[in-house]
Amino acid sequence: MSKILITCAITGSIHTPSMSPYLPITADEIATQSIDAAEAGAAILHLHARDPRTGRPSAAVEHFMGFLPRISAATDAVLNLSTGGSAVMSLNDRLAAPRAVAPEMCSLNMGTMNFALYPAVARIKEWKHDWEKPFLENSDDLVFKNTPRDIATILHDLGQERGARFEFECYDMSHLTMLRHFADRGLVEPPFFIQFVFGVLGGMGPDPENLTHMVHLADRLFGSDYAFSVLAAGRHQIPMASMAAAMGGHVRVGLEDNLMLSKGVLAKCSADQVTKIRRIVDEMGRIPATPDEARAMLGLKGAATTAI
Ligand code: KMH
Ligand code: ZN
Repeated sequence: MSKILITCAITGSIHTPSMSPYLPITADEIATQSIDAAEAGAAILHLHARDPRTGRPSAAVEHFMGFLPRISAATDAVLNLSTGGSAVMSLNDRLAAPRAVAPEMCSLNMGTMNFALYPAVARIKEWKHDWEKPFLENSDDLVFKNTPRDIATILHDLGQERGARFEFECYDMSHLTMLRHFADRGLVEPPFFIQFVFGVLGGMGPDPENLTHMVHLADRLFGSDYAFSVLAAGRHQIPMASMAAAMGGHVRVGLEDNLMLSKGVLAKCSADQVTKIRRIVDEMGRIPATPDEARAMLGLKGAATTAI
């Protein structure tokens, strides 16, 4: 089996500050948690920004530039910028930082879907900020828009024009068909790095059968032209990542996807989840890839050509 790629997603746009005091919000917090995650063994850092005053997901270039140079000065980890941003943002807002920064890697969500966060409302006793409750509640009528035109725009602006490669986030079978479609149109070349996403309300559930099915389908569609990684939301994070590792796949952890370290214990930082999955994959004989090995495996352009 090839070396294992550990991606760590540091803060995301799903969790809100009232859910955990450890969710990184400020540039300092995002930079520190990113550097610690890289030191713990993450070769790829998946990054979103937040407004430091409110903790709200932000698309502002200045918020990204508050932490990107600090992370790149301290570690050679691959910096992967989200193009999903938050489902409440317009596509142009979501792309502001990736367009400005021309990163080596970007996320790319492969279909339009529901992205429902409202069940979390009942679990929060005390709210830190006014925006959080309506933000979560209104997700019962929220469309995470990733139309073929949106996907083509991202492939063109970030991939063809700026040389980024992608973490193709696939929440359902249909998203693999969509990736095949864009490969057939010649908008993207292999090897494809496919992130199977489990446990988002609106996407596929966190069942082992779903993972094996996605792998069979991807084998049929892409043959040996792809590698897969797994992220699963909440308590399914480590079990599903472990299953991916056992199948020869790659893993993603981090507070974007799960705030806990174990049952009833909040993770104090993403690095603790990296250390945990590292321990598990180590027992399987899987060796974590270094950032430069990740670059070679994924065909990345290198950190020197970004505007960070
Ligand atoms: N939070 C993940 C379920 C993106 O940044 O493009 C989805 C995600 C989307 O990572
Ligand atoms: Zn993300």
